[in-house]
Amino acid sequence: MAPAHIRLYCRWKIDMWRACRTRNRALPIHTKAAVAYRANDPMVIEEVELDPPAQGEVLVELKAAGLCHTDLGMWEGHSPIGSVFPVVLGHEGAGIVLDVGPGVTDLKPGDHVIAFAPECRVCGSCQSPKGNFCEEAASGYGSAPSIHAGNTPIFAGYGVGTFANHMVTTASRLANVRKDAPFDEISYLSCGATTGLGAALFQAKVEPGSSVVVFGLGGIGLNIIQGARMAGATTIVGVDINDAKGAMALQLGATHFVNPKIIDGDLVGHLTEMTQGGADYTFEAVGNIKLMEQALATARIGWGVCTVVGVAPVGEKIGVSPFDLIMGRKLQGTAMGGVRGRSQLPQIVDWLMDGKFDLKSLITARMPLEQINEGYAAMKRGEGLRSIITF
Ligand code: PAD
Ligand code: ZN
Repeated sequence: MAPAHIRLYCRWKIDMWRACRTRNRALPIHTKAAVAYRANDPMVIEEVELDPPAQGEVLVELKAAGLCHTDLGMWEGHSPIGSVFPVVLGHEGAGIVLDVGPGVTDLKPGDHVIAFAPECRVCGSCQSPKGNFCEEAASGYGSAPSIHAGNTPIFAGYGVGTFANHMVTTASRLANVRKDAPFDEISYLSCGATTGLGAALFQAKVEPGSSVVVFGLGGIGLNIIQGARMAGATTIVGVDINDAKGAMALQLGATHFVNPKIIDGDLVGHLTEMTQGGADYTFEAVGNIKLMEQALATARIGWGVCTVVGVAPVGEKIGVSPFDLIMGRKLQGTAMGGVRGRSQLPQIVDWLMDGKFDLKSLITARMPLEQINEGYAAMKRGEGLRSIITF
């Protein structure tokens, strides 16, 4: 045993460390964030204060955050999810756990995490094997401001707020993943890539040998193509008005590309012929109600399943002829590709690291937080595929 004075010294050091930790817990965390004060106004980069992690919460140092279209809808004020201001937007992000609040048992400082929709594992939805709609998603977490800039209270978008160097969120919104996976690529698994892959693999459950048509080949649609290829689909048709997206789709596993602007006649008729009577699985990944109707009509009579992934502006409705459904077509939607983040993301990261799908080719820009407004301006111009903020 160590001499008494060394033991006393060690005990004193541990007590000091505990005291500092307790004191620090009570202090807010200063960090740099992009704050959206009003709909459509440029985000302002400034120092903000985060409340320290409370019961069940975790402090994360972000290493990468993706620019997703869904944030744009919230920022522009037409998202069906609703908008609150001022807000730190951003729901795609990956980083390192710095501290955990009381009651967090499955995460510790140093763990690598990906933000995702909640999976509390205790609510009725999480207890059921069906779906991925944790009741926490609707509970309004993040509806009370938890960030401050001076005296101004600020909301954390989607209960996370990844457009900042640090975030405090619930442990239920963090998937603990392997440490050798690159942060920029796994931040894209926070929403976009996983939604696309999951739409094909877990929501539609595409089968080997099937035919698939994907409307819209952006960050989501290209990952539906990859998911369909992984599932063993043999006819995979990508549809987009941008030829460059078509070239990428063919590189990632599409067998055909159709640009609706340059075909003669009716798009649905053309696609039905290409898939010899209609596709087993169709997906809409634009957010355009007209395309959703075309995607349903392209699904094969008898068993074709149309999955809506794109988020249409609030208030818009799709027209569905009941006879289309009577004829055996099925219409469904998906949130986050039907994936439960905490349970399934570790496996999806393993697939990424095993080279089963490609995210490197899809990340077309990396930028510091200071350039976030330019990043979104480029998205509005239709440039690039996925832009990632790196910290
Ligand atoms: P994106 O802008 O990267 O891609 C959209 C693609 O659609 C582009 O390649 C366009 O060229 C193409 N396009 C536009 N108009 C047409 C048209 N008329 N015909 C064919 N192609 C067209 O967006 P994204 O891939 O990031 O997101 C797509 C949608 O998915 C968007 O609505 C987003 O909000 C939604 C989404 N949903 C979930 C979910 O959980 N359901 C998650 C994340 C994003
Ligand atoms: Zn739950």
